[in-house]
Amino acid sequence: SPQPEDQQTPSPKPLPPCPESPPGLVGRLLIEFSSLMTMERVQKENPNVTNGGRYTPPDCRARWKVAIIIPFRHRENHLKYWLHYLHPILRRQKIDYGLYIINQLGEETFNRAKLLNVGYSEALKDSEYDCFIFSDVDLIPMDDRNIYHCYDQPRHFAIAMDKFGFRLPYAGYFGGVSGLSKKQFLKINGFPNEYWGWGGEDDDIYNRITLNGMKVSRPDVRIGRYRMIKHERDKHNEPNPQRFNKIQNTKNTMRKDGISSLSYRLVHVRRFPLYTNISVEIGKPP
Ligand code: UDH
Ligand code: NGS
Repeated sequence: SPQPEDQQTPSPKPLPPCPESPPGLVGRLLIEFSSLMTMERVQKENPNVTNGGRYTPPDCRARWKVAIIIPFRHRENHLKYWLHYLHPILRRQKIDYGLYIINQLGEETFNRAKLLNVGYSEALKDSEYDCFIFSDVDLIPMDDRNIYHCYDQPRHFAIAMDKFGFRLPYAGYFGGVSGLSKKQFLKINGFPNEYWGWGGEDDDIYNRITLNGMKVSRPDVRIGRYRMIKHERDKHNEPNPQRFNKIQNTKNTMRKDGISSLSYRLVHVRRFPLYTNISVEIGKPP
């Protein structure tokens, strides 16, 4: 029979795997951006997110360890809404995650894909992530059945955005919110570093995926719905006139331009209650 000591220190029960469709999901959500949002309010709503924006389901073992990466500059107001809506959704989805805001310092031309590569590298310094979700700061899912983890093939989440009439704008669209396992990401040598300014980098990523023998996985169109927070065009992110030429050349550029050639200067890492801010200098167009 068990000794008294054994009864005082029972070994913790191993957690069951998290369910495919967590029972706490609610389905379609009401998303709006007219109410005033403050960081204090969002922090109060999410007391169980731990410092730096980390969360682990308390009652089950998640299949993926997910780093969520947001490219960022001067979008503080959008970030508050993103945190307000997404932390509770991710919690209901039973995702084991960390949230990384990758902030481009200075006022040189914005470079979304390079920031995403930085996010991949920096998140891996923190923890052994095996899944990476890349989200614009202004995109909020309208249905919590659109589950933020990785899949057998690279995943495109934002397939039915309000601004496109809740449809894909074209078959090869891979913008907005996407997710790749570590293995899928490395297979395509990460993302291009050489798209400065707006446009084309998501099409280049799509090309990398198909050129490497993978295909994009997507949710049902009734579930992959998104609202985008309306805003004016950002400064220093003008449409890149080279983008049409560049996306014709992915096959020739992807082996040399990618995670293998990434270089940047890390300036600071700051842990906030609901996210980790990684501020970097990534240079400027040649
Ligand atoms: N981003 C920033 N700061 C910037 C530029 C981009 O944080 O200055 C990030 C942010 O996460 C954004 C993402 O990069 O969601 C993609 O930015 P984008 O400018 O490529 O895409 P978006 O669709 O805007 O947000 C396109 C111009 C819309 C002009 C509409 C005028 N009515
Ligand atoms: C394509 C862009 C993509 C962009 C998509 C949607 O034309 O980068 O439009 O743009 N590709 C090129 O320019 C080569 S949107 O309507 O969101 O402004 O994501």
